[in-house]
Amino acid sequence: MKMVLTHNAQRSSRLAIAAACLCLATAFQPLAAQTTVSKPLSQDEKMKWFREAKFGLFIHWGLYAVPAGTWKGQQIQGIGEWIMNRAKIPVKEYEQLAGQFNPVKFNAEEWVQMAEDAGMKYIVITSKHHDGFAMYGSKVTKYNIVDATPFKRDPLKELAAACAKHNIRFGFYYSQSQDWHEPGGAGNTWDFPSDDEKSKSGAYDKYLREKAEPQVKELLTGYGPVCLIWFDTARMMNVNDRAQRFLDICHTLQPACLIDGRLGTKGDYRSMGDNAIPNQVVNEDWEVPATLNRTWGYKSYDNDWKTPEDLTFKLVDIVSKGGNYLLNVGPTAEGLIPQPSQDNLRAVGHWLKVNGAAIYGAGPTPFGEELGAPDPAGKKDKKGNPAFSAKTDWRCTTKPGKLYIHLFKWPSGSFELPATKDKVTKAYLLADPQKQALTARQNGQKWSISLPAAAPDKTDSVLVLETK
Ligand code: FHN
Repeated sequence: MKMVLTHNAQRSSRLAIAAACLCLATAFQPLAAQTTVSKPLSQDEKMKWFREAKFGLFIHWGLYAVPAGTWKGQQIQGIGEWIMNRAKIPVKEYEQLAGQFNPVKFNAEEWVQMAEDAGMKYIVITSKHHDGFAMYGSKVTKYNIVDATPFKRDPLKELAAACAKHNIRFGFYYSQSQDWHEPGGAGNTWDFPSDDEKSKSGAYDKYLREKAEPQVKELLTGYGPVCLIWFDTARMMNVNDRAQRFLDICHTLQPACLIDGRLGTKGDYRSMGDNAIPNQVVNEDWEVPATLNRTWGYKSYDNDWKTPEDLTFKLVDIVSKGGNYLLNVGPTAEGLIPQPSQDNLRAVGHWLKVNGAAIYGAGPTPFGEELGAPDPAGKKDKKGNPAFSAKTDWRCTTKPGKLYIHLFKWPSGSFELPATKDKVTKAYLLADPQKQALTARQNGQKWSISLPAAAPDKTDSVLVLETK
């Protein structure tokens, strides 16, 4: 199976622009209405949905779901989608997985329904991961799910349609730099020369111009409004205009499409490290990509699932520091999202059904002392940074005129709010449909709110303080 290039960059760019105009004007009415604009969007307008959404579903799905962490009888260490690299599988052997990939149980409606049940507002799926295999019907290369597998369907088309139906935003992960399938792509040094040589010889730019850039154009023209493109591992992108070329493509074809923080040039928001939640409030737009177990792509024997309580805490913790949580599932080669992933996400959704007002569109805490503090003895963490000793009793998210106090540990008798210039005008529990007023006593700049004996939620009970 050889890569077949059918478009040259210029022609595809003209086609893409024409197609994009058509798509933006016609597809997916509710979202398109927000994407089709006559004047350029301001940065605040662009970021509006992202700031409101707070919680998204990441999906790592590709050929690596077939070996599912095991190659030639050996369990391969590390994250599942890296199996080709970790086991140094030659391109010719890895390509054979395409013939075995037939996810007949895939059902876009069920996946999107699960995201909706979990309270997630956007979906980002791997259109091409580092292994180079396109999970959509690409015309740029035959190495794609429609042309190279018995499945022959384009699951990303089906997901785009299901998302539009459910009013969930849809975005793509695209590995722009690493492509272990192509002689010029970064990362594969077991079949091909070093990345440095690829860059010097021009092979890397040839790969960018003849595969990565045209594929990004396809994604931005064939799937309706794309809420964001999630580029990843910006190796060698900061040379000449490489990253800028991707930026230009995105800005030209879908000006409203956000760019994550891993393209290699400034995107629309900051991407934190994998599973890396900052200790303190970060006053810019940001997102944490995170796993439910220890892998992104499916591994049959990774059962180290985070509990719903932990996931709920992490969601609240992130929102209270100003960020978004992009939480990953790794579907199987049959096309199923592992049941524990579904169950744990739905449990978070159950909590959000009652407490969503304290998450969607909410801003960070005005306090900070509840988050914890650097270790007083000056201890260092594994990376040599000052160790942080996190507190987990409560968190605070905010909206104009409202403080949402998330109580992970139910205090006995009353909650003591740290000093604030705000005046508390009303206090009640978010889970209480009657919004029955709780007594709030002022002592200088401090407030004490009387609580009932039992917590309304065993994970996180939200106390609402209306303020002036
Ligand atoms: O190498 C990838 C990895 O496979 C996965 O896609 C994560 C998700 O954030 N990003 C890279 C490592 O940071």
